[in-house]
Amino acid sequence: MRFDIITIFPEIFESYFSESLLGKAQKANLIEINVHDLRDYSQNKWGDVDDKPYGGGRGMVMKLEPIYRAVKNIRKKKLQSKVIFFTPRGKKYSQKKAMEYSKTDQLIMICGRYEGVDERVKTDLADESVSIGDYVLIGGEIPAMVVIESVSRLIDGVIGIDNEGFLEERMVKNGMVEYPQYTRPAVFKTDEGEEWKVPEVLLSGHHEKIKKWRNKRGKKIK
Ligand code: 6GU
Repeated sequence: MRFDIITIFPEIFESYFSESLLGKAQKANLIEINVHDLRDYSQNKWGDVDDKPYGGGRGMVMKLEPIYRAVKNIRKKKLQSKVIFFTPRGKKYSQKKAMEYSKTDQLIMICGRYEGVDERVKTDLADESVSIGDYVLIGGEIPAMVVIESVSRLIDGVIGIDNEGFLEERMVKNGMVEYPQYTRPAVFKTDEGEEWKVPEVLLSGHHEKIKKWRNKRGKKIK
């Protein structure tokens, strides 16, 4: 699967995508991530990608044409691709959406910046507009990372890359169950003399009971 990000801050992504598990996934050709500098698609030599808003008002608005040209250039006809635009006014992102996206060949992501983007990017150019939650961010770069990470971990081989394809039951794809986990020591003594303990059942060696406890405490994410 291939991800394409359109942004005016391409450097933001470098270390994250090269150093995390996603770096390994790219090396193994499980995913491909391409970051595109929107300024390369500007129509003038100064690399302008914004302009004054129609109707007046303060601030600048990201222009439609460079984004349109970027998408046209990046979209591969042979691939089944989807263009998504990040905005706090978009449809709320979910695990279900991540699963849907993981079945496409190419995800093209448009990262807007805070002052605004020509609305035609949302209404005409993009297939979908996406918000990652009910709060306001400065730009779409972090949402793009959220989408890439949540979609990539659903792609065969990406999660198991560190331990030879070993997939635990709790990591199943459709609705992962996240239960609390512990490791040694069984009792941790704080500097103030408090004892923070691991639940007894996990030390019992009783597999049925452990399974029950995990099911009860686990949270299903759909
Ligand atoms: Cl996708 N963009 C921005 N700017 N803010 C957000 C968001 C997206 N999702 C939640 N807040």
